[in-house]
Amino acid sequence: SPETVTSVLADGVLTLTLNRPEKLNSFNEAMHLALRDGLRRAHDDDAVRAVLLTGAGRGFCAGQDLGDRDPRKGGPAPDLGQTLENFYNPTLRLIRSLEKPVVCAVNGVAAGAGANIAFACDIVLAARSARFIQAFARIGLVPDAGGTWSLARILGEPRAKALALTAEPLPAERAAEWGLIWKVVEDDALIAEAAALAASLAAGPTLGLGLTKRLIQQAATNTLDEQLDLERDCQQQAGRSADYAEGVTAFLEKRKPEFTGK
Ligand code: T3D
Repeated sequence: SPETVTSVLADGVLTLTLNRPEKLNSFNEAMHLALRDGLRRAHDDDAVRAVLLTGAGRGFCAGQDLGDRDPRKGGPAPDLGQTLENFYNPTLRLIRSLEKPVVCAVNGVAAGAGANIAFACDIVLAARSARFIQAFARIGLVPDAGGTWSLARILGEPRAKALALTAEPLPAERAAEWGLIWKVVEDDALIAEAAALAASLAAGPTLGLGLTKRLIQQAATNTLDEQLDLERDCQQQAGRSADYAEGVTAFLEKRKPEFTGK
């Protein structure tokens, strides 16, 4: 069977492309495992200095493949707690805990868990024609893949509840206005712009960027005192990196730095 996630490493960027376009890249078990393998590689392989996540075809990701949940096929109701525990939650944790930038290029519709996986990424660009749908309410489920967390945190309760309770599509432009994503790009320019961004991040001071990601994520739950302590510790670590020495040297020599990620 064809690869459900294609994985290409070039110039420090690991590009992971969800690849079940005929099903709008909805998740079956194979795609879950393939995405997880890609994200694990991003954790383990020093040659990976940024990740670009996108989808093949006209959609980004339509969430769970509902063909695999057909009640008409009989048998007991599926244990969706187990599927979250075994599949969606590990993926979310791998994205958030990766101390390297994750760029997401939302090339088309992002529904259900597909929308919420996008919102978990570090810098999200969306095609102008893309839309985000908390589709769960249409089928009797609750938002998952971190959606209740990111929507409530980023938007506050009024907008989070309206999106989740109505499952109304949110156009890319409004998602950007509301701060759910970084920016909207014209459809035909999306992949090139996202790839250029990922490449420039991959050429950056990876250790410092990873610590920066950790700091900003921790800020949501830390007190100011805890956060000041964490900034001190992370800056101590960054200050010992080869990239910091290179960055300062390059500044003083009036040239561009050549970071190695260490
Ligand atoms: O189960 C668990 O493990 C719990 C975890 C749940 C996480 C979740 O994500 S639950 C939410 C599941 N997703 C949805 O409910 C979204 C379902 N899809 C849609 O509502 C629509 O497809 C879209 C709004 C995303 C896009 O609409 P449109 O009109 O652009 O495309 P379409 O014609 O509906 O879809 C194109 C094809 O993809 C179509 O197949 P066909 O008829 O051409 O053979 C459609 O059936 C298929 N497709 C789209 N989404 C899914 C899907 N097939 C299976 N599962 C899907 N989620």
